[in-house]
Amino acid sequence: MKQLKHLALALLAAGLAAQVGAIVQPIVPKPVSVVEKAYGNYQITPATLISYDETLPGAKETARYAAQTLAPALGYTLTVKPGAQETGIIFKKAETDMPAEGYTLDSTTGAVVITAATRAGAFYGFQTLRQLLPVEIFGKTASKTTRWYIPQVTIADAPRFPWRGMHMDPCRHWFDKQITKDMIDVMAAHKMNTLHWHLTDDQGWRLEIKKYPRLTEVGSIRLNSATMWKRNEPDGIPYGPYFFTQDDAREIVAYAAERNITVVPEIELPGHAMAALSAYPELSCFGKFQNGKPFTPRWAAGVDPDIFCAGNDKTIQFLEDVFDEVLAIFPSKIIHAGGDEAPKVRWKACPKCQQRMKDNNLANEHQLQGWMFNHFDRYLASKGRRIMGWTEVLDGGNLTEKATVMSWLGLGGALKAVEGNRQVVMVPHGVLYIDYGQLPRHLDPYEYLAGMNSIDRVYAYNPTAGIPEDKQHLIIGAQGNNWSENTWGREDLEWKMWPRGSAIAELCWTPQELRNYDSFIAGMNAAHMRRLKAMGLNNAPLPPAAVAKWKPADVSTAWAPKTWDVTRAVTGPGTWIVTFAYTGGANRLDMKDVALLVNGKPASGDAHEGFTGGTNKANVYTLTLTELPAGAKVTLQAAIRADGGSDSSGGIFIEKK
Ligand code: TNX
Repeated sequence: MKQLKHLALALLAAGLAAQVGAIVQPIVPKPVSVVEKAYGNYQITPATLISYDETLPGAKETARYAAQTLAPALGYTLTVKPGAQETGIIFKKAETDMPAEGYTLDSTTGAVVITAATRAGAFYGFQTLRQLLPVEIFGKTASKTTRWYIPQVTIADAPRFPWRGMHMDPCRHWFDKQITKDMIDVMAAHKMNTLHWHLTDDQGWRLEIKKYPRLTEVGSIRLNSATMWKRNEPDGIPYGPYFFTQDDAREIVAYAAERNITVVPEIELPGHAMAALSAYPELSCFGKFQNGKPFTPRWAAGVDPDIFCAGNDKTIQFLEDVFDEVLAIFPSKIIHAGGDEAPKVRWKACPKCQQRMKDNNLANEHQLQGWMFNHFDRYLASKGRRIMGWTEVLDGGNLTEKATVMSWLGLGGALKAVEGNRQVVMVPHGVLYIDYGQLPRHLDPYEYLAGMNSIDRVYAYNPTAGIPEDKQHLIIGAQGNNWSENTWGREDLEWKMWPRGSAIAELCWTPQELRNYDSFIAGMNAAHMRRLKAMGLNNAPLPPAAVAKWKPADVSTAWAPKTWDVTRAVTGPGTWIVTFAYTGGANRLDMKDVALLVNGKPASGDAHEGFTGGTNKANVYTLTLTELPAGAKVTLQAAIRADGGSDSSGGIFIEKK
């Protein structure tokens, strides 16, 4: 009986599937619940109306955004109508409470109803609707042959974290208004809601401040175009002026707000200040470089010993004035005031800084940084805002409880911050830094700072891991940081950001227990990679599967031979390219004497020594098999060791030349 029932259901399902036409595509980030309903679809046609409850906040704007966003791919603009209709795409005001930024989406053959309590929720309901359509909907030109089906589903959804971010660094390399807006669009499609905009650094001041025009007249131009050690030779080619006028910044803020994205500006203090000090040297401890030369915006990467003087009242006044103008542009509740990588050598030698320490009973220069930071915490609080700082603002032990900490170093900083009941945004550099590597290097044409934050590593990250349970509510989210010393323009920015940004979006949005790397990758392959392409992005590919792997237990500091069965990958005679690619650990892997064995007998060798780690050297081996009998077992052999310690892991990739 039971079997019959199963059979009947299976037959019914098969029959229905044939009629369904549209399948429920993978949605990224994965919603909390998706229930597929009956067969049949809703179909968008030029007659489809977008209507909305006028009581739903921002409904008109969201409905218009929906019509505009769908228009390029549809080839027509849907009509928007106030007052919820019976059919079409309908934005409804929730009758009951909903989680913040939450929504439900319910589609039938006659209507797609998005229900929300807030503008954000309605907006995310629409982003889900967009992903339910064929991937061509993300295209920039009309796809005339596509049938715009939306399957019948019921979706209930809300984010895990309130801070789902991406960071952009237009200081080290310039990313203009259009690039920033395009990034905001892709973030919005991923339900990310925070753009952390790093606007000042040693290498450039990028925001017009009317009271201090030299910040951009002088501070936005480097005397050489190089920023990274690989291009450290001064070339005499100026880089800049590059900056956002206040109107530009307002335009970005408004554009982001329409997409439920808060722009959090960062004004760095007391370090990373060389561009500002070049414009106003009197704000430093000694007014010029130690060698007597005037300051210039830094054209190489790295950390500068010259920072804002904490003992000088003029510096404090200057920063207050800057914040006044910043607050008038950016409505964000949280204002980032930097705090990272501030060497204390100048403060130690500066009479004014030492006097400030005495006057305020400060035991050391870290406490002086804490004092300065707390001053701006009070200043911002007096204007209704809250301060945020990088991990190092905790170093003095005197940081106000009210500061939000952006934790980029190990877990220690986050633990210290939550112990003091501070909120934390997690950005561990060894996982969420987008300027770190992502693919085996032979597949990646771009430059990276170091490391290997491959998409699997990124995806595996859980922002609350290691945080005591009673403090986990203080972790408000996470973000990807796109430091741009090595990112030269739009192309490599997009490559580095996507698809890893898709993984970051999901780890910020989707409840931990619903996340699964294999199904995420299946969804990327089935639909989302094509969406990224349709959006016109120069996104990176997903990493190929490694043929073999090594892990810390396989290596020691002494050279030792190791073998891997590679029969599956080495499928015939010819030239095979073998690449050793580090994926993690503190120590690099050295290798030499690489060979292919056929049925246990050496058949081809390449003895040279190479290594793979944060950087790679000669880690690619060329091995030629003149023949390979059918059914033969092929083994890869290599002598390997870990340099300095055994903590190394990685993958081995084999490709036919
Ligand atoms: C450290 S992360 C920095 C940045 C660099 C970055 C390179 C942080 C708070 N400071 O100034 O760009 O490393 O990854």
